[in-house]
Amino acid sequence: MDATAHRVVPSTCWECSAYCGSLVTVDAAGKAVKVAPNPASPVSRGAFCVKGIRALPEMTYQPARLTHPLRRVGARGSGRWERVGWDAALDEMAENLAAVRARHGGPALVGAVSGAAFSRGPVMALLMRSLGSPNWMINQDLCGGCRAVSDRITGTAITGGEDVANAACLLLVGRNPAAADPPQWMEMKRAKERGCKVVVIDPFRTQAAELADLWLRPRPGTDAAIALAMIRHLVVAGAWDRGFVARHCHGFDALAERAARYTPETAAAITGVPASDIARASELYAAGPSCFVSGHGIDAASNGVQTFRAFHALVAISGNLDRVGGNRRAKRPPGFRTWMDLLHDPRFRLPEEVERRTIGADRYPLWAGPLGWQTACHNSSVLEAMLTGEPYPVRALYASGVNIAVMYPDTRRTLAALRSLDFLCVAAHTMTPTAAVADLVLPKTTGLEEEEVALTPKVPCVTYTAAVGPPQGEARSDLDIAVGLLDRMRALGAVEAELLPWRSREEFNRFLIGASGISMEALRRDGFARFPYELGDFENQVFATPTGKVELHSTQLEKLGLDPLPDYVAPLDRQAAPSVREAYPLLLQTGIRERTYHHSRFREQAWARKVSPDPKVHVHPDTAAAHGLRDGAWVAVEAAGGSGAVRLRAAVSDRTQPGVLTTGVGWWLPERPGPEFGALDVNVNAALSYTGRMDPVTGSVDTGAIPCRVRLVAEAQ
Ligand SMILES: Nc1nc2c(c(=O)[nH]1)N[C@H]1C(S)=C(S)[C@@H](COP(=O)(O)OP(=O)(O)OC[C@H]3O[C@@H](n4cnc5c(=O)[nH]c(N)nc54)[C@H](O)[C@@H]3O)O[C@H]1N2
Ligand SMILES: Nc1nc2c(c(=O)[nH]1)N[C@H]1C(S)=C(S)[C@@H](COP(=O)(O)OP(=O)(O)OC[C@H]3O[C@@H](n4cnc5c(=O)[nH]c(N)nc54)[C@H](O)[C@@H]3O)O[C@H]1N2
Ligand code: SF4
Ligand SMILES: [Mo]
Repeated sequence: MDATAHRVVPSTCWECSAYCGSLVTVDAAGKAVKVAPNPASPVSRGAFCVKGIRALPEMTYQPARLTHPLRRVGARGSGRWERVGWDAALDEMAENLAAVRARHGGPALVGAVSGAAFSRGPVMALLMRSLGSPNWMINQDLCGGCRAVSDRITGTAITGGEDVANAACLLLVGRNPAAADPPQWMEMKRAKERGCKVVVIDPFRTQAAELADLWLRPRPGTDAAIALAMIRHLVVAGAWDRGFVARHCHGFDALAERAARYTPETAAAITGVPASDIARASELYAAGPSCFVSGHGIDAASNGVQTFRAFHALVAISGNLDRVGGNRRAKRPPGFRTWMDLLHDPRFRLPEEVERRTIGADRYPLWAGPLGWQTACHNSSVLEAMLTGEPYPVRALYASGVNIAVMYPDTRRTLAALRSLDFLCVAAHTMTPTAAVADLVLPKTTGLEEEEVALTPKVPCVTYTAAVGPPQGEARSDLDIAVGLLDRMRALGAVEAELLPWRSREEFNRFLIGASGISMEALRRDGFARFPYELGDFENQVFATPTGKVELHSTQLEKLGLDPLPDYVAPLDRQAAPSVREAYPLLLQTGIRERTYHHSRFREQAWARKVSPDPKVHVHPDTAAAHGLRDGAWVAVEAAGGSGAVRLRAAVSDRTQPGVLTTGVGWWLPERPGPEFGALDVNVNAALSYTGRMDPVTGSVDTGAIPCRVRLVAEAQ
């Protein structure tokens, strides 16, 4: 190939939500031959990772890539498919969805995506609404949902707005940036070098814990007690921001009274962290400006919202909200529309009485349905509806960009629910365990083949992902699939309302940019666009809560009969019956991120499997000795309330605490026989329950701090 024919295209990696700026070298045929970091990107400032450099191109150009629609010809899950054209595929999809709709009504159709962090979220939601269904699933109950809902109802609106670069103290809670967010990790190391204090709260010895000035190692699930003790410290020391609290906070006195219960000694007894360390952390944070950096480690838990409420209250009363070196509130160029805006825009809504039927809106109204954060469903209840027909039948699912069978807890139940459907269509890049039980599989474009415009709160910046070349085979974008499907549904008289008005990605992206003054041309040229914003304009940019203030005392929780004040809620293990604790004496933590994988992605890539060949479970040497486990042994792990044992490989070290097993998530083995491809064997979600104790606000189940037990399966070879 003539080297002069190569172009370099500025883009943004979308393999995770770090939004790193990239420079993609493209050959004359439109194939990406190199992906490199873009040092000019204000979001990543030259940071990048192997998933963007290697995994994305390999995923795009691999031989196992799905490049044509496939229709099932054998029994479900038999692995027998025939290739069909897009017309036939979309006809079949439309006919099946229309039949379910005619028989059971619009809400019997459900969509599923990862979340609203990528445009496929709102595209799916608006597609479903157009068909008369308010039901779409996002997996944020398992991800950042507790944080987001706490942030929303408290009114802080700071998710993603960490000003690490200017902080004097970083408070990292349940966050492992070295693996999960390379740009943030680089920023943290820079901060540390210039003398910023780093306080880490994490039961696991992460690289951040090793770098920290102070590492607090709580028992899993107990963090709220530390946050409340830190609030108490501010109150006792008179170190709260009096002006901000007086003008902009609702319920300070009640919060102070609640926090008074949490002396460092009380918190120490709950968490196992020495009282002197809690006091020291409080002092460091109080000195400020301090930036709270939170992660998944305290989310996706049945006490997640209360834990986040405690930390969000801490941020607010300490005066670190929307301040240099603190936590920035969400910023946007005026006129720009975010995906969240689309979900809540009255122009794209179903009548309220229909949206109130969203599955889960009755139990979790601040999560699901018209008043909910993303208006999506409560996933576990959707699976229940598939299996039982309650509260009403759900008979067809269109899943795109989510590997439900691997990533939702209780793999057996998920697979049974999927198999029970009248129709299942999955859009994917490769044949995943979710796609393998579908009736129809559609080939999806990747982040090298589709244009995307996104607002990232991290730096305040609009980022741009380029379609660097034509899609492989016949792969299509979510929007193109939705448009083709809607045309057919319309012809069948099965469209309820025209709520997805864009015909192309270009139209959609231009609608998002709106009248913001940011031009598509500039985005295409640079790969990003910055915009001016103001910090701390509290009089004009009001807090989006019923009182118009930061609600330390939440009027919305009070209205629902829930505790309006942040509190420590004991994790599952401490509430379990003695017999359960006896049978399951250890604690299981899931979801530790690995640099090579993004959840269930890239398991087919040889280089990644070479770096990380097996699902690891970290076991403390004392635990290992007590159970006769040696490093490298295969062990079976069972969780209380779960539906089976899974096999993991023991990594014996003191990175984890005695009595705690720490593992990752997302394992399946594409080389194994389908349709499960090992998802019932090495996938930790096959050991978990999706019907246990749930957060009363988000309906999240615990993905950590779960009582469990372990036994040896095979010695290390
Ligand atoms: N390489 C890679 N990067 C990713 C992903 C990936 O799969 N691979 N996934 C992306 C996604 S979708 C997400 S949501 C993020 C998640 O990334 P992070 O937000 O960093 O979350 P985790 O890596 O799940 O966990 C962070 C830490 O929480 C700790 N933790 C567990 N339980 C507790 C607890 O009870 N209290 C405290 N204080 N800490 C606890 C764990 O020990 C771990 O060190 O990563 C994103 N980045
Ligand atoms: N037990 C336990 N369960 C967990 C977690 C945990 O820590 N513990 N973590 C939870 C978290 S934080 C999350 S975010 C979820 C993740 O759950 P998922 O979102 O399901 O995870 P992935 O494996 O990243 O992505 C699923 C599929 O999306 C496809 N895909 C990738 N990019 C695109 C795209 O651009 N468009 C489309 N249409 N498809 C694409 C991939 O090929 C892949 O097959 O899992 C959750 N589940
Ligand atoms: S951290 Fe890696 S996967 Fe995530 S956006 Fe950056 S390059 Fe992509
Ligand atoms: Mo996530």
